[in-house]
Amino acid sequence: GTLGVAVIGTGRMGADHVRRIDEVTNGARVAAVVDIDAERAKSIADRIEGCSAYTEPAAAMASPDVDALLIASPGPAHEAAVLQAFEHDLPVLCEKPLTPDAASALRLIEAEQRLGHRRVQVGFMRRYDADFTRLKSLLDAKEFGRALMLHCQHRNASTPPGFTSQMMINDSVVHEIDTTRWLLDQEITAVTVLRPTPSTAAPQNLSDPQLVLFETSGGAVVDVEIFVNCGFGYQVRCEAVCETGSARVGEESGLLTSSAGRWGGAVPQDFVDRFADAYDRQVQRWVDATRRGEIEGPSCWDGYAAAAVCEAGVNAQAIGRRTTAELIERPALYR
Ligand code: ISE
Repeated sequence: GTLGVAVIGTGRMGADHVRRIDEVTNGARVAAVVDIDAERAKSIADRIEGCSAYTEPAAAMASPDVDALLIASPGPAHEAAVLQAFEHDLPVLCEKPLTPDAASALRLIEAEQRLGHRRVQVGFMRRYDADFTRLKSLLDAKEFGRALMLHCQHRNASTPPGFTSQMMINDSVVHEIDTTRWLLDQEITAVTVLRPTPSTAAPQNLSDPQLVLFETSGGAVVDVEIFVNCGFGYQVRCEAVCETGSARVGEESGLLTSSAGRWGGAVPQDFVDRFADAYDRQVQRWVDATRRGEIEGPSCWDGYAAAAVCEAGVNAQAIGRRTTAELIERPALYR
């Protein structure tokens, strides 16, 4: 039957997922919304037939209408919600980051192993983006030989209040960490962070932009420009330089106009817009797999590996030196 989904957290991403499940996704409905802000939860629930509002994730999980969870609360709230989901043995799509540090991600890996089967997909949506998927196929097929380097750019128009340098790693570069691990099928073994003189447009105390370097287990090198107050829009690009060719994604490819002696196009303003198709596909695939009783996509292991590399990245950023990333051995459940 139709999958009853509880959406936990109704901020920017959560509200967008509620709209998506309500209007776009097949085979699922929003059965519940949860937010610490009761008013906000209720105003969203009131717009959807048969949708209940709660302030506690546990209350939604106890409802017989709820078959699965989409967790879109802030990162620090994920661990408790996922552990509760395991108690109810409910399938989860958890927004990135899985958790904000390696120790908490490790606790989830251990709890999922005790459960004995995978229950969590982590919301690394770029794996569902049409262009990134093509790049992945090209690299898997070794069309241009082995990948030697990735050059990545990740730009946001601006940051919300309270956005910190550490969040540039934990919330933003975490995407390139997952993209690198996924595209290259390798682990990241060391991180270095360089910080140019900040842009005058950067909020106080935010060292923006930064250049983040990864070294990988297969000897590849990856550079990431992270610039979260570039002012002009949202850009995510990645070029893979291989032995006999290169391949790039994220170039502006939409509508190009020529007029008044100039040519150009539009830059999307944020991720909800730029990755709309990827989010749609990610949620649809999660719903389809869940209804078949399966779980696929990035796992708690991927969430843990990303968290461990983030931790190394935040350290490298603080001390201004190369920092190695250590992972536990990959448990059988995630092989
Ligand atoms: C945000 O949380 C995201 O996930 C976006 O994709 C990223 O571009 C942004 O920098 C993050 O804050």
